[in-house]
Amino acid sequence: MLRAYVLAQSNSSSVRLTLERGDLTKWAPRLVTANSAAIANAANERMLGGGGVDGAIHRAAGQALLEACRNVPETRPGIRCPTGEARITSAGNLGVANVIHTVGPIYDAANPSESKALLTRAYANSLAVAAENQISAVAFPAISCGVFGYPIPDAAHVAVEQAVMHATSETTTLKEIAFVLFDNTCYDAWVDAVRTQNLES
Ligand code: AR6
Repeated sequence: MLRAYVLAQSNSSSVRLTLERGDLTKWAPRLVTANSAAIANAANERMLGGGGVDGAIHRAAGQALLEACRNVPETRPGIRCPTGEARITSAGNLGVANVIHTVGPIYDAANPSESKALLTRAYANSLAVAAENQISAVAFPAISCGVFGYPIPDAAHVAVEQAVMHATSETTTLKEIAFVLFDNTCYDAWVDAVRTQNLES
């Protein structure tokens, strides 16, 4: 199940958005070589691994990723990546060059606008870090949609909106933005979110 869409870009080249079901740790870019590609990790603020997709990425990447994470400076004791921010490391044994670690919000039903602002920042900062590092393709999981409990349709909307916004900015170096969704619920929500953006497939 792969769906591909064209995102318009202001400097006349285009960025491809893909939606696919699968395991992010096995993802490879289709338009560019893997040595200019990254995957995004739904990490936690400590950035030393965890459960869910974070655990899967660390298992697949091996000890080298953990070492790279340990070398990321702490912004305060124990915290390497505050919620909403993003950090880049090498990728150990993964088939891509880099991992962009970001931390989405733990969904707060009492304050959904704050949660939305933080999820927006997590995607926007991950895409900005990709561009700053001349990355050509990046693949995302459904950030905050697992143990962090973000409502999936709302998260899909934020994710697709940020991909479109970044793709239409002057600063992008990306040719390909992928979402690799682990289950049908997320996949279907992302398909719906793309529909609302009226993208050309
Ligand atoms: N490939 C793609 N997506 C996956 C994979 C995979 N291999 N495995 C799980 N998912 P979660 P969060 C999906 O819980 O909600 C960690 O412990 C999963 O089905 O991984 O941002 C961190 O250390 C769900 O749709 O991330 C943090 O403490 C999505 O990835 C915390 O979880 C995100 O689920 C972050 O929570």
